Amino acid sequence: MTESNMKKRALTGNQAIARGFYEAGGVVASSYPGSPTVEIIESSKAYEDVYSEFSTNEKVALEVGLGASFNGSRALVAMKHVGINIAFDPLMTFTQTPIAGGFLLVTGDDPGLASSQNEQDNRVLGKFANMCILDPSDSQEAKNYTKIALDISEEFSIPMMLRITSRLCHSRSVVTEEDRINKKAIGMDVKSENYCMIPPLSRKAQYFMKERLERLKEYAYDTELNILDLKEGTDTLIITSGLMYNNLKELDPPVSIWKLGMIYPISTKRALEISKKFKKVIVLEEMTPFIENELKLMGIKCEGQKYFSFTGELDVEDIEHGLNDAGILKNQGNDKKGFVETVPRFPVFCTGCPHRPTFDILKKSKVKILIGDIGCYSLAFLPPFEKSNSIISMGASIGISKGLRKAMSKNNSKDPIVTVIGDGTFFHSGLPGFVNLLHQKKEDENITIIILDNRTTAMTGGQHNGSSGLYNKNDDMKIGIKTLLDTMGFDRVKEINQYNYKSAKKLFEEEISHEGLSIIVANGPCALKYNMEKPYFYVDPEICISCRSCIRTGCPPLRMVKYEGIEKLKSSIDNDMCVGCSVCAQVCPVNAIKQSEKTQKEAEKSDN
Ligand SMILES: Cc1ncc(C[n+]2csc(CCOP(=O)(O)OP(=O)(O)O)c2C)c(N)n1
Ligand code: SF4
Ligand code: SF4
Ligand code: SF4
Repeated sequence: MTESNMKKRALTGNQAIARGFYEAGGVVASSYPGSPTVEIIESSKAYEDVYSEFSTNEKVALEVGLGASFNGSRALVAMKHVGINIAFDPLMTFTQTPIAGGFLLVTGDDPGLASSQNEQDNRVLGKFANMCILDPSDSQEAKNYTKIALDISEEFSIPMMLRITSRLCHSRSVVTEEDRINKKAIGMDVKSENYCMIPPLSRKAQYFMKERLERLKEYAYDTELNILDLKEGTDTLIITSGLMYNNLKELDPPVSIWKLGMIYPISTKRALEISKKFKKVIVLEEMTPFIENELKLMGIKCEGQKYFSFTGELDVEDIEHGLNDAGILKNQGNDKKGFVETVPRFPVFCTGCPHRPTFDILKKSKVKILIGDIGCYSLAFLPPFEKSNSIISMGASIGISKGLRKAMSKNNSKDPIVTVIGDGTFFHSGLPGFVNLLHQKKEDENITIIILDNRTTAMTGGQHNGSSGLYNKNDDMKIGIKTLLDTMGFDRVKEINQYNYKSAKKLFEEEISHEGLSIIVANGPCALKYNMEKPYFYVDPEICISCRSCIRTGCPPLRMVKYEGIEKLKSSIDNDMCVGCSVCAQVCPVNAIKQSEKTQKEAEKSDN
């Protein structure tokens, strides 16, 4: 490598992984959007030699990667931690097969649940799936480990897991870029039975996996991925990995450190050799005591979880506290430094969001049971709407509604159930639930499903999905949800633009009171993704009766203000923010909210 083809850049962990895959001669990168790994595929788009896609869901993304690997081409599949649950079925079988093209599964774990419905530790799943797991501590390592992982995958015929956490995904550090290596794919070996996992081949595969793990343990003995940092005059060893290593280094404690880059499998021989030199062994890791338990299984006396929280991120101060409790640091870190108190604020729908009219109508309706799902519309659980009784996992709302309905019917309850699901979630994993609804359907079982078809997967940043092409001409996915459901045999599917508040309200009421299954496709597009910009609205304070009906929609430009010469507070709209969706005007009982003739931008232009 010459200096001229090496370039230093500050990259996020996600960008570094995309870069590493490119440099490693990677060919197919697939994913399903979800924080914190979205940016890996978005960054991969910059590399023409790499085919990249956001697939319909994580299982499909994984299968796309498997196909590429079967061809002998290098494949990367990235997903948020819960995505692995969706992809686990093909993964658990693929992991029994030999590998042709290097295969890397990137899991973005989310300690602290910054943007997730749970806090699962996928190191546990990686071990369960018989994978080898690497844990980088900064962007340079994220890039290097991506490349090394693909090499190990091919050498040991094993699917690899790169386990990263939200903070590493999104924080930047300097990375040295190198050239791409070119790897020629051998093509799919059609004579081989390797990928036909039925007995007796799958039985044989159990021995193959066991032997593979043994060989990897030998590799782990002296791999350069694990670094022993010895300090003179200490009888304490801290074993750690990933981001925790850098946090620990900031404290510079009087201990030796064994930093693991390869966290599974760990060489028993090496771990015993190292740990026996120390009186005290402490394991520093976020979430579950994964490494700690591995060491305990080897018979190594160590402690870890008892000093650090089992949940959330561990920052430098948290580690300082833990090491204080362990007697390693003296009288430090009793208080969280630099802690600034902030006013808690709930997240709300964006200005002009198409979900707002739907939930305003539902809040005012008599519906008692609302089964929610995962997407921007999950925010309806929070003020001002507080209208959701269940949010479990993507697509779960449909099966839950059916089970709930059947159970309520056995209890002779006829209370209507309303269910909401977004278009992204519909295509991701909602569809099988819809097929199941057609089975043993009874005419008097009232469920109203509202599909919030905003033509994008909005919550994760507006990626495309099956129906995006209906609104965006450049997209090749143009599946009409209503046509699909009609064709499947649903006999009561209606469509509405929910920005037409009065018509939507009437339709919702009709369908909710209908005894039986009805489906409404509410097709207002996402205001943020599709850049809604219509002439803004304003309030005539002389007409406003201060009823706050508009304010209760929670649209950010609306507030109550004091107008000169008027005693009572009246509503007002910040016209810099208003995108002209008209919902507030439609809920005003006295027509006090009017539309201007121009958008704010046009108004500013003509003023100049
Ligand atoms: C299994 C899984 N994969 C990915 C995610 C990340 N995620 C959260 S919401 C969401 C998109 C929902 O899209 P949609 O249903 O269309 O609702 P919108 O956000 O557009 O309102 C995704 C992909 C997740 N929570 N679970
Ligand atoms: S991103 Fe789109 S769907 Fe999500 S809250 Fe904003 S406008 Fe609504
Ligand atoms: S018209 Fe009203 S509800 Fe719509 S964006 Fe403007 S302020 Fe918000
Ligand atoms: S809904 Fe109409 S009357 Fe009520 S506060 Fe808003 S502008 Fe005033």
